[in-house]
Amino acid sequence: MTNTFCILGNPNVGKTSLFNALTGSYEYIGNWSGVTVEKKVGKLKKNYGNLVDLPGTYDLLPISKDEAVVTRFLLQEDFSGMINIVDASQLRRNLLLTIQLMEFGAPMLMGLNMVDVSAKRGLHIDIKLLMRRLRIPVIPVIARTGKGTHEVLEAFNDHNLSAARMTIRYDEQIESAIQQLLPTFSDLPLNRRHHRFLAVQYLMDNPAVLDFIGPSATRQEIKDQLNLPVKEAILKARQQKITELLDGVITKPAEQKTYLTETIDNIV
Ligand code: GDP
Ligand code: K
Ligand code: MG
Repeated sequence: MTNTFCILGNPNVGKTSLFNALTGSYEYIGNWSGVTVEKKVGKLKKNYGNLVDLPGTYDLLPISKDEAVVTRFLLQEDFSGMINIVDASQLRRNLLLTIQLMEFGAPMLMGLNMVDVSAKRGLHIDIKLLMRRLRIPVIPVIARTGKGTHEVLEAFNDHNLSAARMTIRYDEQIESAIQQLLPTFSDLPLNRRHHRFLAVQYLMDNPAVLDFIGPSATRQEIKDQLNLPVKEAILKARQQKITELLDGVITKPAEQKTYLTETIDNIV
């Protein structure tokens, strides 16, 4: 069987650049079903398998049909692992998607892209600390020039790439709802290790998850019993997690220098 990997990340973080650097030729080019986004599957160099380029999104909760492709892919396609490509100069914003992907619980590595940009801005990123916190491989990359792509390719070929483990503790009421929801997923064609992800995304009203699991009066009742703003509470817990994960990871240049850099960025 051919190993299939996928590239996920926010828009404009270098997914396509990395895809091009990692693949030699196309296996397939077409459209994702139901949307006009191009579906590209490339052959990884060294015959390491196939690579799927997915539409960029800031959140798994889709704001367009195009973005729903990402959750549908996670739930319905057979894949060996994923690379989450993030913009090193926008780490905090990028991690909102990262932690949701980690909650899914598939083999995963992070491509820390645009390290040339973050270096130019004087940001120092403690990659070892970030890796210890995330417990997945974090590989610095400059997708535009191909730097780090060899390491990514070899990481795909590492058969010990293990599933991401990330449990965010939500509000007590939400945790209790999750526990009640889990048994309602037992008949679905999806490994049990992804069921907590389903419960959280169901509580967020992710339409791709609703389509996948189908309607259920029991689940609706569990959701209706919650008397707190669910989405806000989940988002707050995620933001707190991101703050914990990044604590001490990024060192910014002195305030004045930051100010000057930002001013220059705004001018050019
Ligand atoms: P996608 O939207 O995630 O597929 O991102 P693209 O691969 O289309 O890249 C978006 C833009 O960022 C393009 O102009 C790329 O040339 C540029 N880019 C990609 N990777 C890097 C990088 O590592 N460093 C820099 N400076 N630019 C990059
Ligand atoms: K783009
Ligand atoms: Mg792209």
